[in-house]
Amino acid sequence: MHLFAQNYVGIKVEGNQNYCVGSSAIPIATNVDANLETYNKETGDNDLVNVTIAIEDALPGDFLLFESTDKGVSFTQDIHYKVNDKADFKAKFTDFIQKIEFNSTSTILGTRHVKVKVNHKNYFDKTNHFYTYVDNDGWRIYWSNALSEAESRSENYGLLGYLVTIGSLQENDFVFNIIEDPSSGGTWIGASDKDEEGKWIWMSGPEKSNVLSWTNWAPGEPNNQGWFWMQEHYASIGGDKTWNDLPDGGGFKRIYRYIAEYGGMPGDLPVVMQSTVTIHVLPKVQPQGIYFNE
Ligand SMILES: [Ca+2]
Ligand SMILES: [Ca+2]
Repeated sequence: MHLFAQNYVGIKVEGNQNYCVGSSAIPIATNVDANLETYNKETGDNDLVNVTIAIEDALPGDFLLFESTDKGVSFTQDIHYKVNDKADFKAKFTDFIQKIEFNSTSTILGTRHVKVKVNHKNYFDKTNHFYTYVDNDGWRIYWSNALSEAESRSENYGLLGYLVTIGSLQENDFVFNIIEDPSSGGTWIGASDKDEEGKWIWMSGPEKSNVLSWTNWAPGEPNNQGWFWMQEHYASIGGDKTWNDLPDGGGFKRIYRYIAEYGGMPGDLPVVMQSTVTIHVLPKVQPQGIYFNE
């Protein structure tokens, strides 16, 4: 039996089994492990986690069962128990996965792959990173304080936090969607041109010191509006998903919040939020004890 080491963040499901045509359902997994929790220490809430299970290369007749109920080739189930620590989550997740079975009425032999994928409110699968929305309890926060505060955070499983870096339209949409009441004002992101006017770089995270590879400035921005100590060198995302440069304190547009991002820093544990198990559909087993002469 293979034992998983606790040296990653996420879930692992193993299985590499034979299923014989015409036989009864078999569990998809032979080993399950999880190193995740849904309890958010910042908010005290249990974050919603759900799991999507899909036969990626299903043939007609293939289907999954959960607690002996036909779920078709793909289904999503919430894992939203009151889970307060990693041990709880591991137990619930293991119990859930062990109740999932593969069955088929197909007679087509070959290999099927079943993907198990965890969807976490703060997790974005395109970057494989976590994101946390931080509201400074209604108090103005300076960009430079958001930068250092984000880097001191570690609520997402010990991954190192940083002020969010945005590299694509998809990441921009994900970040925007976790902002509460986005139309109420701006939210700090990790870009600045404070060292060289007009040269916008990421100031935090794995892309630190890199010139922005993708931007979403609002029309006419960045405009470095303002005067000497109020010059605009710090980026924010606004209520229409576009960016604006503002002074460190936000100027007249007081800013109360930022997004911290986690993942991809040197020394971070790898993030593994999906696993694929294999099922080999084999010919029907001949009754034991009967021998055929050629
Ligand atoms: Ca990023
Ligand atoms: Ca501006």
